[in-house]
Amino acid sequence: MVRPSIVILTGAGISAESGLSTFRGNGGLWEDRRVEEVATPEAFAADPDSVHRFYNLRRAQLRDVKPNAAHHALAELERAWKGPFLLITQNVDDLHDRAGSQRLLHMHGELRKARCLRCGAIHPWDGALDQATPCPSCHQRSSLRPHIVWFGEMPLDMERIELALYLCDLFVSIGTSGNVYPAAGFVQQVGAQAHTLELNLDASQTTSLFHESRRGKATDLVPAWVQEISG
Ligand code: BV8
Repeated sequence: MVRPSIVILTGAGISAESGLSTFRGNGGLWEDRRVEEVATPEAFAADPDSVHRFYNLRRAQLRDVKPNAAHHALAELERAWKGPFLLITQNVDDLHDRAGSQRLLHMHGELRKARCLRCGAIHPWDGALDQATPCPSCHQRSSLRPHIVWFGEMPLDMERIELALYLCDLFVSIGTSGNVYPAAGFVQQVGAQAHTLELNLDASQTTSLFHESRRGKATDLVPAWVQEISG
């Protein structure tokens, strides 16, 4: 028997109970500026140190948080699932990675990586990033940026994502408000065979597009759903 194919999308809500604030929870503000204005190539070009500071703070915060029961439940499901499985996250934190998820795509990039604008090299990066730090590969200064997809930039691995969405039998969206595209449009890109399920604390912008939507905290809903589907 061929096991159904599962595609899961997560957003900031799955990391909320680990202590990482969501985007729109605190009004989506940082230093009284809208995140959408800080997380852009224009903001980085205009004031790179300010944008580096935004990401240095969030990268440092990763040392104080750990995966929660929802992250662990998804990693367990991946290990046990016999069919095709893909976890797509909008999150730039490393909590899914630390929970053990393998078939994982960070479509908006990763806090713990830096990219060189000159040579394109992508480096693991745990400390602070600034304009003075030379690229470890080409040694160019003022060429490193966070390996993050900013607003107005193309998310990563979109072709692989779109194929997985088209082929999947089950699409589950967890902890996202459905504000940010193209991720918010994924529920409309699945094939006719797919069942769609939303697990979220509040109604999202796209709740009405799902066959089924459950309200609650990720650490309650996700382990219960994994238990249900693994049976
Ligand atoms: C692109 C990295 C095209 C940065 C991020 C109109 C005007 C202007 C622009 C646009 C527009 N329409 C579409 C766009 C494009 C834009 C966009 O969607 N803007 C929005 C604001 C309208 N999108 C883009 O720019 C994207 N690129 O379109 O490119 C293109 C085409 C050709 C060529 C080039 C380009 C790129 C978007 C990526 C931006 N980068 N992240 C960083 O992290 O600093 S997005 C950012 O928002 C994060 O990744 C975050 O994950 C993501 C989405 O937010 P959510 O995850 O949903 O978080 P949120 O706080 O909103 O919601 C949390 C939810 O969790 C809530 O619903 C809450 O109820 C729930 N929750 C809370 N606690 C819990 C919980 N659920 C369960 N349990 C809990 N305990």
